[in-house]
Amino acid sequence: MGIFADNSQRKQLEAHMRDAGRLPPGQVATLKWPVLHLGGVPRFDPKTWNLRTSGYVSNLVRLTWDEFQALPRVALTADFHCVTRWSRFDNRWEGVSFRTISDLTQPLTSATHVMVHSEEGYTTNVPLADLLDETVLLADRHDGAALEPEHGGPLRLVVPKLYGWKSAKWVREFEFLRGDQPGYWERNGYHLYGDPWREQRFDAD
Ligand SMILES: Nc1nc2c(c(=O)[nH]1)N[C@H]1C(S)=C(S)[C@@H](COP(=O)(O)O)O[C@H]1N2
Ligand SMILES: [Mo]
Repeated sequence: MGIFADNSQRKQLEAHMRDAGRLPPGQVATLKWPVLHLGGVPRFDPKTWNLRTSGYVSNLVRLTWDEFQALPRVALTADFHCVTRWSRFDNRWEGVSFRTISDLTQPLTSATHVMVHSEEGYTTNVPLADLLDETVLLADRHDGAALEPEHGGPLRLVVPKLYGWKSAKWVREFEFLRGDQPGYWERNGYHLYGDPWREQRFDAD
């Protein structure tokens, strides 16, 4: 019985979001929070963890966990759209704006894109201008609780305006590039940019 109650709730939410113009084409609403990633969940050691910048920047940044925690904080509510067609609405994220990291590292004017590097080799590329959007943050809290390891804890990137694969979990490094380069999924057939409203799922789209 529970499963039917859940599904009618889900359908109601989906209809509401469609009417509100918040359901991108080809997506379905989920009430749950699916866990989706390649490989294992990395172990977090606050003594050795750091967040770095590299590439075309004026200042190479290297922050310890304590230094990261001392940065100014932001909170925002955003929808999340996975290319495998589920959308999770009204996620409450807390963390540090990407702009704060950008201000610290001062990208050179020649930097146009960023390769985001996570633990265990996952990468994804995003234009710098899109990362500087005020909706982009490095999140360590979700819906009022510390971000769970399986969802990218201690720290993940959140890029609400692009498909979920751009929201790299266990983020460790931002590499500033001159020109675009494909990250992991982008090399494996996913779209270089990934706008859910234009259904940019795969490269040929
Ligand atoms: N490091 C890393 N980050 C990742 C992925 C991954 O495989 N590895 N998968 C991406 C994909 S495809 C999605 S939809 C979201 C899923 O986030 P969630 O598991 O918290 O729902 O994480 C993204 N970030
Ligand atoms: Mo995804």
